[in-house]
Amino acid sequence: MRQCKPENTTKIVLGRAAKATLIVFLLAIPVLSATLPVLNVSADGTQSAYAPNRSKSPTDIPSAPSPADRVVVRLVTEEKLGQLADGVTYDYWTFNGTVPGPFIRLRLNQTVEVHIINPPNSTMIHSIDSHAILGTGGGGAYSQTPPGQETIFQFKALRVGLFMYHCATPDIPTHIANGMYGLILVEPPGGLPKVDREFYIAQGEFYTQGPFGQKGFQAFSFQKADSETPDYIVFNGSVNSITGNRSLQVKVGETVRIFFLNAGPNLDSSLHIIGGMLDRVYFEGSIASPPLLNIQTTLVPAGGSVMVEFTAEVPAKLTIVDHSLFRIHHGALGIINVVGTPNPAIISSIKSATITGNLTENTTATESSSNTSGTAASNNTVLILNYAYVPADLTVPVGTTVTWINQDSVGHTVTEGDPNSPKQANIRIFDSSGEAVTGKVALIGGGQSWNYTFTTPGTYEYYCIVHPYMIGHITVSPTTGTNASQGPSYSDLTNFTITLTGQSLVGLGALGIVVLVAIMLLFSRSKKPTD
Ligand SMILES: [Cu+2]
Repeated sequence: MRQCKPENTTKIVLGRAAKATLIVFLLAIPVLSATLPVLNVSADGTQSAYAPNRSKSPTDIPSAPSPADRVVVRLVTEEKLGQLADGVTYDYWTFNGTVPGPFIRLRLNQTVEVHIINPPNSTMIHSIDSHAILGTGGGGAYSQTPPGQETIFQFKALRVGLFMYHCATPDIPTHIANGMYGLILVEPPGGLPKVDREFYIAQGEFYTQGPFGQKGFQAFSFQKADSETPDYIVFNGSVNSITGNRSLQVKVGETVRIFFLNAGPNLDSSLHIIGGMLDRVYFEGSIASPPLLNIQTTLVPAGGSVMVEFTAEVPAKLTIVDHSLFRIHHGALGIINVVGTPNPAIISSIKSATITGNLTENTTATESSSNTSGTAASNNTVLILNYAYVPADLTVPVGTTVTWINQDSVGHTVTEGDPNSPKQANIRIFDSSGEAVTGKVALIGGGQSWNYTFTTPGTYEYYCIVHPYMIGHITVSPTTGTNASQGPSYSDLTNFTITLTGQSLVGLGALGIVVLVAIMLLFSRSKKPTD
């Protein structure tokens, strides 16, 4: 009896301990798994397409108008299934199979012969109305084309400007809402001034039976279109048509021109480029007028256009939006990647650290970091945030271990080299992907970190293999630096705090839990044989 009691008591204690350890262990599983390396097969989180993409490439623009007096434009009115968003398909109505239709580039006083060709398998009559065309219906009266037929008419381009064209078959707004629109540029006799890059972007709404993002085929909703409540507000016909590997590529110092159409059919657009400046705005597509200078946001009415020009000043990820900003949740977002040599005089990071302790310490920290001229000499952490390295440029003393912490939800790499002429994996100075060893690209998953110790002075460029517009530089100075010789500075301590509260703390916590479980199991086993 005397022996039984302690045995029973021990059993109860063990039972509680086992339950507690089990619960703790179950809770620890997501923490543990979060610290494991993650290999994302689809780095952008995109799923496989269910239908071909119908988005017009923004770079698909004729470089100059034909010098001929008479030009022929052939437009095939194709009704085609396409991908509106990730996993969402839609029956587009198009000119030449894309949204927007082709960019038609003309010169003043040219005579244009327009062919509207409606394939036999079409379900609708189609046609064209262009705001560049003077005459009944902007050509609509001359171009109504039933399935299986072709109509031809001609017009003379009498006004310089940037003009919309769209289908003009009743119900006209329905034809526009299904993707039948594009731009006609009528250049002055001398042509437009040369720029380095030209892009063609059309904003348009789509009205679907299901809400934004609902998977599967989505039919057109006349009711939503009629009440002007779009599910999708997108550039070039689909969500993500100008992001990821479809982003616009520009180099620092290049001049950029964007031909922008707001096809509507219902909403006005407040065109804005986050991180950029609209240096010259040819308001409402009036390229015959002098431009407005240094504009932040320009209003583009439904059925209107604008031509904007700017010079890319620094490497940056510029974001094209309609500044009615909730529309980014409906797809209205595009990316311009500006690559090139950073210019700290224009923009650079001075300090990026967690504020801890009291104000006096913080003031000291501010003073001690103020003489680093934005190069954050004592900082050894780079955040990967919003598809960018923050700071993009970091200077460290030789011997420093730099840690990259990925705060995005998708995976990235830290790969030495120039993305425009990438090195083979086996000669990269550093590469988080491990491609040289495994032949595969492993990503630093969301919440993960990676580090590298720099032992040779120099400037190192690096990028993300799956998002090559992400570019950073590490400059390694030859001296060990004053901070290193004086021991850790305040900002070193701050960085230590950041690191500890990030990955290390999670790892340490998980390790502690494992040790705790092991001790408890050992304890339970050592008790049992005594009975
Ligand atoms: Cu039509």
